[in-house]
Amino acid sequence: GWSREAILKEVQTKITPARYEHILRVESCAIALAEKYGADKEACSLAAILHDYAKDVDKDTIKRLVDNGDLQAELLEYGSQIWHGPAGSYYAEKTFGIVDAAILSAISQHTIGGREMTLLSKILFIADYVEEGRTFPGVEEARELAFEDLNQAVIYKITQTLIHLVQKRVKIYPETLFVYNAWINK
Ligand code: DGI
Ligand code: FE
Ligand code: FE
Ligand code: FE
Repeated sequence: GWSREAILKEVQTKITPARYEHILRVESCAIALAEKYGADKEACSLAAILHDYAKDVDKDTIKRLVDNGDLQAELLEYGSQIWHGPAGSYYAEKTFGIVDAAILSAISQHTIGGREMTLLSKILFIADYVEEGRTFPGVEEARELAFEDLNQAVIYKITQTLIHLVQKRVKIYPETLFVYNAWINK
């Protein structure tokens, strides 16, 4: 299999230097959350260093994956912000040989969350949101929540992100709304 160092070397060729620094901060945060909540630290590390691997994949490449039946066609209507999670999960399996379903679904769900999420998926979702480089208004509250109550942190990210998207008047991916509905009643 691939070592952490070999994965990082390959990831570095596909993403910008700023994003590379981001994935390392997500990894640190995910490991801290794994210690707090008793998750598998190695799995958190792998999911974190691969989560944005497909961030800069172009639309033609995504179209080919859709044509091959590896990704849903609906993703094409929403741009890389939405497809890089599912595409990242695809490459985690195909390129890096990861078969752990929890790691693959955590990568796939990291942008919009999921109606059902494993502990690993919640940790990656929140580590991506509160890593030390994030500076948006409300990040301090999100960081505190992350280490107090992981489920409340998930609800906080889902609601704040949706508010932010509506304020920017961007299209909401339908699954984003299903995820919101599932969590708001939990
Ligand atoms: O990849 P990162 O920048 O580290 O973080 P991310 O994968 O969480 O963020 C990707 C962006 O996707 C974020 O700015 C919010 C945006 N996003 C989340 N849900 C939706 C969305 N964008 C649209 N258009 N629709 C959504 O439903
Ligand atoms: Fe991302
Ligand atoms: Fe990220
Ligand atoms: Fe801080």
